[in-house]
Amino acid sequence: MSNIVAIVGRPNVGKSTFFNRLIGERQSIVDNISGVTRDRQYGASYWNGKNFTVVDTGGFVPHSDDVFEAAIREQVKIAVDEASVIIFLVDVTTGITDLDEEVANLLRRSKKPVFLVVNKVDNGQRLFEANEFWSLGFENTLFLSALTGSGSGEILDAVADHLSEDEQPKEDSLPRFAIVRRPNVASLP
Ligand SMILES: Nc1nc2c(ncn2[C@@H]2O[C@H](COP(=O)(O)OP(=O)(O)OP(=O)(O)O)[C@@H](O)[C@H]2O)c(=O)[nH]1
Ligand SMILES: [Mg+2]
Repeated sequence: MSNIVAIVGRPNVGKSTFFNRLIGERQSIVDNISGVTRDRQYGASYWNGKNFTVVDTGGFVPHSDDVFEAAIREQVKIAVDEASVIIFLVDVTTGITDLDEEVANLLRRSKKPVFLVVNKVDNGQRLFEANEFWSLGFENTLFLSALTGSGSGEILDAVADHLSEDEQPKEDSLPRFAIVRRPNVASLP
């Protein structure tokens, strides 16, 4: 019953920026767990009554195109195996790259819901340009500026539709605080 949302995509498309935004919504009660391997990050998030774990994938190996592509492929495979929903992030400023095509081919075979999210759509001109990504053939194609947060609500609404309800009421999972204040001794007569 665990809700896992994995963010995959080639380097520099903004995966970590979006990840930080997703877990930053509730930063005070976020519990970051170290990844199973060094190149994966896990964080907790919450939307529309649903708690979920967000996975930020890495896979960047400098100075070796082959190893680098293999590492991304590996990350995508792990994400497809363990995630309930996959967010495939791409970058409008570069357009569709060969590596995007390769990731797309891997994800098309997945039975899990995949959302193609075109990032860095910071303005109207980029929104216009972002339409080229429809050609990758993903029914669920959405637009985002991870920098400003524009589009993130729509993406979360769509993603949350594929997640299961909490088993426990939300209140039970929140930490309880008591605000205790010491009298200001110095100001007493
Ligand atoms: N203009 C713009 N820049 C963005 C946006 N999102 C991310 N960036 C920038 O893109 C660069 C890469 O962002 P990251 O979040 O590190 O990308 P990544 O996909 O995690 O990269 P790797 O960890 O190397 O795979 C940074 O300079 C970000 O500030 C956005 O919505 N708009
Ligand atoms: Mg990153």
